[in-house]
Amino acid sequence: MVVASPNPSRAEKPEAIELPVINLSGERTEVAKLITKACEEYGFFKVINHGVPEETIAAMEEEGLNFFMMPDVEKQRAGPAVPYGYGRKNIGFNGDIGEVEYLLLHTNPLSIPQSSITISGDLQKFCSVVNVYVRAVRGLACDLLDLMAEELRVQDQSLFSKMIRDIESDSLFRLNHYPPSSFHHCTTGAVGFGEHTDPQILTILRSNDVAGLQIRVADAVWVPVPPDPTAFCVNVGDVLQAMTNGRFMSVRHRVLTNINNPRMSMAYFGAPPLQASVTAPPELVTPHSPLLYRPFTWGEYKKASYSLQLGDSRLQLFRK
Ligand code: GA4
Repeated sequence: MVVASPNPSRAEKPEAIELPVINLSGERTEVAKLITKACEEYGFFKVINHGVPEETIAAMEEEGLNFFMMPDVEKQRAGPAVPYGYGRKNIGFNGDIGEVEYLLLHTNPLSIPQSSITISGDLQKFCSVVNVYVRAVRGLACDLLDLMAEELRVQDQSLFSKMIRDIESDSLFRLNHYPPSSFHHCTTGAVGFGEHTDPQILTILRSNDVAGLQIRVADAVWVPVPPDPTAFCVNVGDVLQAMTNGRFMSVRHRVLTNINNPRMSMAYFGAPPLQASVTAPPELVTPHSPLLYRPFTWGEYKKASYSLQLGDSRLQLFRK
């Protein structure tokens, strides 16, 4: 819930948002209802009792931190981030910049730059930790997508999940490290990752205990989402907005750097195969809610995304 500030001078600085917290060990139909409601109202929610083992998360966090702690020259060996690898400050291909360094990997098959032999000291261990983590969060994403399809009464209940289960799924895994902004002589947080929506189907995000994520609420205010190391934060991507014929919202978000502490986040972006066709199933198209977006392939959408800037509205281009 957004708590409106009674003090107008603080109007620009709304209190933090409490995203819906969904306990996945609850009763299935109830859980499916809550998830669907959260996707319609917020586009974001948190999950607890998610079944991803703590040791899988801890191992991935440790590998991530070790990677970012390596000397620059070693990290640079895993770069450039085009198409996959280590990147710093540059985001995408059109001049977007943020106070962030990152490792961007394809998950099918796992693409670790060959040149990065020194990743975290032991490339094989790094790969195996990433593989175990990605398999676990992909499983979580599929479970959530099946619950959504069930509640939306979509006939093919694996319609969404089968896209990211596909061996040719174009899913990505990203480790982000946001150095503290005091480092850059700022008094407020700098923009770590500028505002955008995620283009894919579903994002499963995990961060350390350092704040920075903000979401755009009611297309008007930026609201901080406090970090929660007990949960995964899940958000709807553009493709799921299109496939639910606009019922679910792919919401703008951004990350500001923290003044004192480094933030590290790990994001799994579940995506369809490049040639997969993206359109809403007939069950979600009615005379009252006619088809909102023309059918497109994920490849087409991805190409459009990369030809635009981070903050541009991509889905608009596909409106009917
Ligand atoms: C946002 C979500 C993911 O981090 C990402 C980003 C990608 C990139 O960093 O290369 C994009 C951005 C993201 C959206 C629009 C395009 C593509 C940068 C950019 C300007 C990996 C993704 O898939 O889309």
